[in-house]
Amino acid sequence: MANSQYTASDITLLEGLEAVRKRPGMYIGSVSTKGLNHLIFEIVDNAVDEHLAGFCSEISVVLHKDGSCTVTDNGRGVPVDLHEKGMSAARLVYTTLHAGGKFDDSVYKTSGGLHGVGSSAVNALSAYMDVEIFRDGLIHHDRYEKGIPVIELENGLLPTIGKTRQTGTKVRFLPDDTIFEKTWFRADDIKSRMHETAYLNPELTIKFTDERGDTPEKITYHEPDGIIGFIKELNKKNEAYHDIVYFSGIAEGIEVECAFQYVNDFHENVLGFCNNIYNAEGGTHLTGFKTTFTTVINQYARELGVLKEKEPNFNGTDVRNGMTAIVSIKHPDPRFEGQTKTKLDNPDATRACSKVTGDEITRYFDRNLEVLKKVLSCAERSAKIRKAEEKVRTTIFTKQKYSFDSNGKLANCENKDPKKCEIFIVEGDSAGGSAKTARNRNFQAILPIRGKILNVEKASIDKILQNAEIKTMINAFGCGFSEGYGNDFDITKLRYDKIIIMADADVDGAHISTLLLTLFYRFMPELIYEGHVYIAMPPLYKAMPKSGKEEYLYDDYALEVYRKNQKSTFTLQRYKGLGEMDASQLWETTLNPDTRLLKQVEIEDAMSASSITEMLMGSDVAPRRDFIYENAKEAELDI
Ligand code: 28F
Repeated sequence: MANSQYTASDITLLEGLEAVRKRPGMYIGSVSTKGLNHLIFEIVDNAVDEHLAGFCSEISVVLHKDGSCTVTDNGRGVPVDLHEKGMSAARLVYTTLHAGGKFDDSVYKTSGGLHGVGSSAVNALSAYMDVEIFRDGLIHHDRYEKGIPVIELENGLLPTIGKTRQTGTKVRFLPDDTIFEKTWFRADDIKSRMHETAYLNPELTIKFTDERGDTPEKITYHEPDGIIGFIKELNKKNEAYHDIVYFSGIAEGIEVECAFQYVNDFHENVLGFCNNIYNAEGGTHLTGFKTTFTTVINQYARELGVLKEKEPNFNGTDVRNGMTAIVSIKHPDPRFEGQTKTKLDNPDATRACSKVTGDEITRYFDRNLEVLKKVLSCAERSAKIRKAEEKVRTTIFTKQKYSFDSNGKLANCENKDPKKCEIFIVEGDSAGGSAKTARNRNFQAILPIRGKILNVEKASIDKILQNAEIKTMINAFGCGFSEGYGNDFDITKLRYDKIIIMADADVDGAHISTLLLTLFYRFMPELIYEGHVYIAMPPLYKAMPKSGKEEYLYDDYALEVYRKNQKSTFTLQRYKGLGEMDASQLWETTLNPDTRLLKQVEIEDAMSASSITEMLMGSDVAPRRDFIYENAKEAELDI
């Protein structure tokens, strides 16, 4: 602290910072790259709030070579006048720990998936945070190190360092490398989030600059078409059946806007946003939209004779097959639940979305019979295929249910408590063999699969279900699967707490991992949402020094560090495949929960998830390989 004696508010400040720095995961989710990126999103969210309040039209985000980030907006500038606590309001904004760091609720607080912890938490987790506020013709300056103010206030006010005609707020911060394992921002995630934010705020311009390469990368995100542009982007690779439909309205004090378009792709892609934040696990707004949309379509189907009197209704999945939709709401006090706190839980959002959807799509379809007919024909075709699938599925599964155990491929574990068990999907019979020997058979099951399973991105469901490997896997997990035509998935029946993909760190291994990820993402996405899917990270090297014990190195970064710190000479063994390790090494390095490394598979956000799947299963291999190696490098401890 700047002055020697501590006042009561200093103590509160120090205790608050201590809380954040001791348990950063509580405030930003994790200290992985995802948590690191969240620091930027939190600061940007505050600038977006200023846009939502109607005072900011442009936000700039710069990634600097030294690893710091600067976010600037042209809003009003954080207030600097004396607050009743006898110090500048701005100092309070950056040091007071509570949701959002905003005292008034006049502006929608964008509560990110982690409830908008505000700039103060970012401040506490930064080696330094430098703030410049352009307001009242002056540049007001404040600076913090690990959240501690290092500037003397003058009569409670911030010092001014210059004159200006602009208004706005500029924050530069450097993540604290004693908190974050890796402090290198992942530009792609920042860019996709900025692009998403631009779509959701058509009047906003976001300028992104990455200065870390040899030449700076500059991108301007400005999407005046808003979510209509977003739908266009999501559907750019498919053939559309009609023009994009857009509607909006207000109900129960909640602003609702929505756009949708049907394409020739057997996928449902309905994305929910609340206060500009993507809700990966959906929530009540989507429930309201989906149920009402299905009800209205069934009404029209009966009116137009598409459904005969005694025929059952279309179900939600029939109606939404081929639909890409965005439901974006602004809610004054959002509540979230679910594993990653991204599932909207407000019941009023269900009513509001239901009301606006019901009114607006009736108004639209009454005036656009052609589009309505297209939507009805999509629903009709889906229902037909669903019924055909049900026939196929029951035959396959009935037969399969009894023949599964004769399959014998699965070396199951003895323990039957799913919370304690884990299953390794191991590429190749040789590795599968040594894994069966190496494992702890009490709680570790091994399911060896051959190198290449079916490319599930394009294959139809009945083809997929005839693939022995996939059938065995689905049966082993025990929770079924959900494809367009019927949600037979039930996560409560999952037999394992962890599903660990164990493949070689080569292109084939990467290929099998992407195929499995796509299978899970398409047919059992909840496995990923609920955090059950992991990628085993076997060591890449074993270093054997002349003197001292051998050491396993898990990536090139670890090898670099080892080279720097190793005094004596050492020989290095590069592992090409799991099969090269004997059972005890495999146990020690990859199976033993106390010593192994696992990468937990997360769905970052709708765009990257679907484009990742698309990119993974697209025609050119290069981006697929880069993606896997890039993600493999982000290995996290098995927390
Ligand atoms: C680089 C990140 O954080 N921009 C912000 C404002 C503007 C106001 C504000 C922020 C009042 C006291 C709660 C100004 N004038 N960009 C940002 N711009 N916070 S954060 O007010 C904070 C509330 O604390 C602002 C009048 N009302 C609000």
